[in-house]
Amino acid sequence: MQLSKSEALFAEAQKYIPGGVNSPVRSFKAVGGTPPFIARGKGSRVWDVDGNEYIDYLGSWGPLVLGHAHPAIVEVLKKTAEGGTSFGAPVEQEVELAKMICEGLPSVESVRLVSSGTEACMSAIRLARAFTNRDKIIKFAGCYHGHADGLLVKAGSGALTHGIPTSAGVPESYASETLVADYNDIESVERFFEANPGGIAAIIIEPVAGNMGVVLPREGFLAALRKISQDNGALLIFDEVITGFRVGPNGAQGLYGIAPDITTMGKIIGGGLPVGAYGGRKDVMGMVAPLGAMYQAGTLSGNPLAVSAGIATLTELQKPGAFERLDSLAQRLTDGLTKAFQAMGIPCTINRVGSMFTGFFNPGPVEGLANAEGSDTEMYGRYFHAMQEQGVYIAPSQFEAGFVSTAHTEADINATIAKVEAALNSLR
Ligand code: KE4
Repeated sequence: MQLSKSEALFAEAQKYIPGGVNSPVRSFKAVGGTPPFIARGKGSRVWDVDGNEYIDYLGSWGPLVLGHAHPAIVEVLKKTAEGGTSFGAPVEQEVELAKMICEGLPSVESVRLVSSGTEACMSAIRLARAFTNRDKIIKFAGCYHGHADGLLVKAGSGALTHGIPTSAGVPESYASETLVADYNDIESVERFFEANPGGIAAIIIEPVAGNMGVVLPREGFLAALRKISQDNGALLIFDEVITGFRVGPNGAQGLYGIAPDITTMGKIIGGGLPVGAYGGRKDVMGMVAPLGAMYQAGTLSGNPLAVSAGIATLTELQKPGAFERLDSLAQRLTDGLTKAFQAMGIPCTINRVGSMFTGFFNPGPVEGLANAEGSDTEMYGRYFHAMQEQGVYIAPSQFEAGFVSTAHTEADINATIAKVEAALNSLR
């Protein structure tokens, strides 16, 4: 793998940008080496500035459910841009996207668009505190809800990868309002409610965790969270920034049949452009300015480009068979991965829901952060580079999710499985 142009660009980038990247996980700090600078993408493929081609399973960390440069998205962006890019005023497309979200996610009766998942989660927490007039929130170790101060406590994703799950700069007074429970451990939640009667505004959870690697909710866990929050007058927030329109047409809440009070979204609903959203019960959303006393605003919220790309993405996903295709391709891939690792005698646990998955270098089970952190991250780093050499682009961290898109083909999957076998052989 020749990366000379990426190496030169990375050196130049580090002169002007902290770590040479605009988001830490891209720095390859967890796996070492130089991050390839991507020149372009098309369908299931990306090419770096040195001309190396990769089958892409990162999908920009989730938004690219249709693959790169999907014709419907390129077309609508060109057409929208010709009419202007932002007005700071309502546009028709905002209404259409909001309607599609409300029709797609059963519990969302009203939704506010913002420009990132961080903004969505930060706003949802503020809203829950405004609605309940309480301060504490419960999150789960290993879950990541963006980089708002109070949520950077035992956080997952890059915070975990870079060993700063509780970030510098977060005042103790903020962190103390965040109670950290263990995923799939309802007793750890019950203890917090017993210790803080009438003090907990909300529970926020990734209904399928993606930021400690993919971790599934145990049977009954989400229902138990729904009950304990209801019984204690707290709100239940599903962070569906990854799972929304990823694990099914009605998100994780549709898949598991649980109606949260607030849902946060991002990624897919913007089709690769900056977007986020939070929505839920009408009475709760009635607190949001200009209707109510909870303030939240954004210059580019509901931006016509992002919203148009989101509408185009959700429209494609509504076509018959889209989710079945995502699921069957991902199933085929993970079956092949399992066989390849077993044949090599390498302990591996693969967690998958629909088209999001993680292969842990771990005998398993992986049902929470403590399990996930027991993975062989050194081995993962070697595997990552062997896969890069094979022309397969996966997450540069054990603690992330991989994604299949509707642009992936059976041939891509078969080729990937052969490349996995070659990569594992090279690690002998
Ligand atoms: P953004 O602010 O990055 O748009 O969204 C924050 C966020 C919120 N909730 C969940 C469940 C998320 O996964 C994320 C962001 N995901 C990470 C990757 N796991 C983004 C990648 C990055 O930080 O560069």
